[in-house]
Amino acid sequence: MRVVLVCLLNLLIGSDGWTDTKIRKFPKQFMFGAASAAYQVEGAWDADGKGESIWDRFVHDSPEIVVDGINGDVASDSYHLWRRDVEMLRELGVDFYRFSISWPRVLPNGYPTSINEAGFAYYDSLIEELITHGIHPMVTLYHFDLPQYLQDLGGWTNPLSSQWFEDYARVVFDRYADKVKLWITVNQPNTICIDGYGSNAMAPGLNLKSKEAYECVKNVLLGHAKAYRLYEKVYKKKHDGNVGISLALNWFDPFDNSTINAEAVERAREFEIGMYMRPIFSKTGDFPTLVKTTVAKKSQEQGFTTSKLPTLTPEEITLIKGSADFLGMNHYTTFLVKASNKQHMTPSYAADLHADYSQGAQWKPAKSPWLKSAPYGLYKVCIYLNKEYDYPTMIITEHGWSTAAGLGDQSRADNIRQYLSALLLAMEDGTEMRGYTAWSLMDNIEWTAGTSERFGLYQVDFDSPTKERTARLSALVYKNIIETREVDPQWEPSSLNIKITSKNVKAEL
Ligand code: PNW
Repeated sequence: MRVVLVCLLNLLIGSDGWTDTKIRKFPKQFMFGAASAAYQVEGAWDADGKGESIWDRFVHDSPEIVVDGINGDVASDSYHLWRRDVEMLRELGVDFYRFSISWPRVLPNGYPTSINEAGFAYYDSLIEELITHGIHPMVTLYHFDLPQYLQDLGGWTNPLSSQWFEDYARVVFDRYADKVKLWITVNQPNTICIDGYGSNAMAPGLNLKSKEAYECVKNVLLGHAKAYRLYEKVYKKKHDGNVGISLALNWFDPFDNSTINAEAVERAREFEIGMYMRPIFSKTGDFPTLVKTTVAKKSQEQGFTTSKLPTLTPEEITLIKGSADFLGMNHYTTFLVKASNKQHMTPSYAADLHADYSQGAQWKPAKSPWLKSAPYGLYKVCIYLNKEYDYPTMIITEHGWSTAAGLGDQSRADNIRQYLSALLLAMEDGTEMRGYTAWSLMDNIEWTAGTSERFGLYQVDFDSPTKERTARLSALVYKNIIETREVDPQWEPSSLNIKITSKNVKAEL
């Protein structure tokens, strides 16, 4: 009798206890893509008239900062291997390729007064090759590599920086508006500003603890908005493209249900998400009230006469508010938040935020120390954004997983499947998600982690002069998801051979 009951139960709920057997499909118009960024893949750091970027300067001045000593000087050599890169995208069967343009490659000193035709020729070829093969280019204008010339003028802390960015954007829009219909202005302002100016984790690595990181946030948001308004005014009617911004949108849950940690998670959400979301995507615009009051209070305690957080004028609020056709979501992981027990002696972003992060002890770890798998967090951040920001139109512009070198990346294949399953549930519950981008198409320079953390669907052999690329297991799993438009946790490829298969459905943008 017991055996029969157990069998019956297994039949009903499956032996793993999973009751939900509904097959969910990605809608026909849903787009799949893969991503990279200029500094991380291109190499050719000083070729053909390219100007120096803040990342070139950062790693050349302090080589010890890169874990394994492999920097972006050569990287994955995509500057020369773009034909093979597009071939890989065709093997995967993606609808679009997200890549970034290196500002100093096309405008060596940052200004449109000197345009480097040879640098543009590289992007001309790449874009042409993509379009020939029916793959939409999704261009990021800024992915962390500011021209060093502009950094010497203060970089993103200079109030003129938003104008520099608009001027750069105009040159690129003029050149590619007829071919590129998907644009990302900037990638992860929090990384640019908090990690680049407020710490030494990312270039320019200035570790400034006064107002600079917040000034940077304001200028990056203004630069984004000016580029958006420019496109809206000059190009939109004729070319009908869409312009968005990519924000780091990880999920933050309270460590436990104490009141003090409920307050801490609220701070984390407003400092890490709201600081960038509210100005652009809320009805009122401006920085979040909680961030304004918290930073003002801390600033006073620390002896500043005014808040470290700059104010946005009514004109600036209006300029920034609504300046996106879609929200680019970069989602990797979830953090559990506690009120900090640290005594922050010097003023800093961390002191203002006053929260400590940890992650679930049971969550599977990736190679990167900050990255653990918690697919439920993707579901929760979607539902949170829907509630706080009234169902924004979104594209996941990055999601990924790091491993050591090796082709048998079962953990990445599982991670993609689990997160895409969570995404399907979020979409079923109303999330307006239009696409998904795997980070990354291939192994690349993971900033100061060098090549010690591999994010690629394709492995890159950094020791070989030809930087040979080979599909990993995850590439085949992703290809199968794109082909079938569903996630089958059981599916396994018969070999690691990957071939170009022609698709019959092409996404309409
Ligand atoms: C992104 N986190 O950065 C960047 O846009 C990419 O250039 C980078 O290679 C990729 O993700 C992997 O790191 C992130 O702590 C850095 O949650 C840190 C986090 C998330 C994204």
